[in-house]
Amino acid sequence: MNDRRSFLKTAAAGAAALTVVPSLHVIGAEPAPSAQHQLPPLPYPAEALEPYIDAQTMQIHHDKHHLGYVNGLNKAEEELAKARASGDYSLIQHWSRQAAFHGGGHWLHSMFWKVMAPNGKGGGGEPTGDLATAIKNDFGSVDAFRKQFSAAANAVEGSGWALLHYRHDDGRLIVLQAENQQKLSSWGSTPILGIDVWEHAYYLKYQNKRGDYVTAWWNVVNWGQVAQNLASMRR
Ligand code: MN3
Repeated sequence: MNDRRSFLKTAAAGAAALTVVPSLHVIGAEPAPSAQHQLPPLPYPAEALEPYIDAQTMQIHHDKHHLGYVNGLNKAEEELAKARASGDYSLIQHWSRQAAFHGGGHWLHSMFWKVMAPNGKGGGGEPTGDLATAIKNDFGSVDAFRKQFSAAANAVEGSGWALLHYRHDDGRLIVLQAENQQKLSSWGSTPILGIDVWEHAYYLKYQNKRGDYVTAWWNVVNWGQVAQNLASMRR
């Protein structure tokens, strides 16, 4: 496991522009997925979101927790490839669950870093343009949306997320919770904004006061990125 982590770190450092790393497995030896997932870099320095989110929390959250999801997803996909090759599906339930948990974690964190930005430098303020129009149409007002989203975040039981989804069927925006990284989702919609309310996202600075973290977090929401996410859904 340590070898694997150091490999991934080295690969990430040496090939930051690549989105995938070709598998190192020898063809014909062990069946392996064609590509491995990689930890994306933070799009700003770890201290950039202070005072709302502290640097140490960002470092541990990105460098340790998110990396763990990347490694866990790669491991699950390797094990599923082995099962296909051997025909031994005795652990299919375990590895399917691992793929969903770590895959959900990798996807949500990759989005999470991007939908935040330093306050006053892309973070905070109000949504504009088509995004603001969509929020007003589907929630009544931006303020009503904020209240529902914050309430959803504050009420997540245990570890999870509040998520603003784009629903592909009818083009509406909806707010859902997620427990852990993957539970409570509905089908056919994609998150375009989310807040991580696992304790690892806020406990160093806010301790048990999740509501204070949620209130502060609005100061670093990157509405421009959320607008881009919405536009990409509509294409
Ligand atoms: Mn997290």
